[in-house]
Amino acid sequence: MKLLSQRERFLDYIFYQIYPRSFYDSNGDGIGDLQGIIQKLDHLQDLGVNAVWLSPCYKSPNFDNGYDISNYRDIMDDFGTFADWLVLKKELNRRGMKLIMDFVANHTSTEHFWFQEARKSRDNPYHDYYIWAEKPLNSWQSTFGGSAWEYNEPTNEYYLHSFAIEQADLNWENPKVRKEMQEIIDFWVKLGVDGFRCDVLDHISKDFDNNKRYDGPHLHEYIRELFGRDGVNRLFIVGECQAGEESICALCGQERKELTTIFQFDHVRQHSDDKFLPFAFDLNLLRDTLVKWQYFTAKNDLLYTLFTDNHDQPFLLSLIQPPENLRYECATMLAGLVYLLKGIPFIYQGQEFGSENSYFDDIEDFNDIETLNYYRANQDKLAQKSLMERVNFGSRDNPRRPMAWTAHKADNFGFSTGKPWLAMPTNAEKINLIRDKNAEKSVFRFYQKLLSFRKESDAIRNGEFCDLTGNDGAFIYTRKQMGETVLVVCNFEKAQTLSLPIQGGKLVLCNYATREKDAYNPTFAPFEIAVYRK
Ligand code: TEU
Ligand code: CA
Repeated sequence: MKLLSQRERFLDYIFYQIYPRSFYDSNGDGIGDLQGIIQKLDHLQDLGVNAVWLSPCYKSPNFDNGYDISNYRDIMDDFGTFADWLVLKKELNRRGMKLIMDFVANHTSTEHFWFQEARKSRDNPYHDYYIWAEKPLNSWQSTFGGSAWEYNEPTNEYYLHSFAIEQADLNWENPKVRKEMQEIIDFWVKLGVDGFRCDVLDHISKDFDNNKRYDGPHLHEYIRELFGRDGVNRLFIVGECQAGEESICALCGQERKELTTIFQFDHVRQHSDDKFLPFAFDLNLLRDTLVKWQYFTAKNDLLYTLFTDNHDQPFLLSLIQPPENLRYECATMLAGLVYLLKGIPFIYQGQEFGSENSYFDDIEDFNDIETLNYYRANQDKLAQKSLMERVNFGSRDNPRRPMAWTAHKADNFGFSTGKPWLAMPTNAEKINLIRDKNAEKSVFRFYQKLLSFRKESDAIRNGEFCDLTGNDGAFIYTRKQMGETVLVVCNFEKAQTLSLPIQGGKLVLCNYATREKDAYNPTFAPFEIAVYRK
């Protein structure tokens, strides 16, 4: 049997991102938990994924829903116990599924022991675990609004928080901090995790002299120190970084012993500086950006991540806003378009059955700190209706609404027997897993076919990408490996005639039943995808 290289092994991974708070509640307290994940692993197996990215499940006061960690080595009370985590890990192993944990390196919760000590006095041994100044060093703003510097009375100084006030930035220039973070990585590696998703990893090195909040002069040194070590550098390490062409090579080059790959957001973040400002998503721009990165990562022998959604983005399907009668077609065309490219797929909970954004009139139905801060900052500037339109459009609560497993409103659509921690999606009666699976046109069943095709096609996993798009409103590409050629034809919103650049392939996947009877019809319907292999 051919021994797969580490990279070929990584290209076999198909990840499912779980936001534990909203996945499934097993004990009726209205909050998703680890036992709930265990009870739903058959769903993941049924879908065809073989790896899980678990958003933070560590002890946290939840100002930023777990991305504010108060103990990196124990499980958040809401989610259950450490014993539950061990059972989850065992159950994943039994299914041959990999597990990567979310590693939040840039900041801790202000309730972390280190910060509780650090804030007491300037000569406390933990004081230099964080970034302090007599007065704000600069005009940096928190990503969640307001100054990034917060006053601390006991030491009469300010500390830096790139995100929430309750998320204090760690001082990575302090070797003790770097040692602590290495020990946290080693703790989870010893428990058998297969890798990490590293939260805002590029922020761990800052450059105050040049006013740079991330990508500072020591970034690569810190990353190599953390992940270049034996026993760690064989793991799957994906960094969340705002990296351009140059820094991606420096971060992910095979010889660099830094990261396996990164999450790059160019293709999905078409919004202006104000992410809450509604805009029309441009599928041609999505295509052009993906084409650019397919060629760039191929040329530089880099691994790429394939995703449309996560816990921070409104659902892409809702940004595209297909007509109601074309929801299935748009969701499936989008899935085929993205997940047949070269890279490692990441599927976010709910997208596998066409989940979409919600609409609430009352700000009380929102929880996300970024959303609530935006609401408060604009309450006196914008009319309530227009402000709520923006909040609904851009809120991170959209993908965080508890998952709708069934069509029964009475039991919170199968998420919990208790009151859900966050209001269920407003469209849950119409968009839920059971209803989709029983529908004649099922997004879930399309994902099943798509992932199973991906697994059996060497051209899709490892093959060369070539863009053959001849006109806007479509995306046509091939994937080639040895004697196998796969042609992917995606049409966007307008029906049109597309000339197939390759004839004679066998139709292996499509989202219009009519295509099965007339495989080579050059007229493509709205949001139609057809995949051929020869
Ligand atoms: O997100 C960092 C990040 O880039 C996002 O804050 C993004 O800028 C914002 O969500 C867009 O609206 C990571 C985590 O994914 C996010 O959930 C955390 O809130 C954040 O870091 C702080 O840990
Ligand atoms: Ca629970």
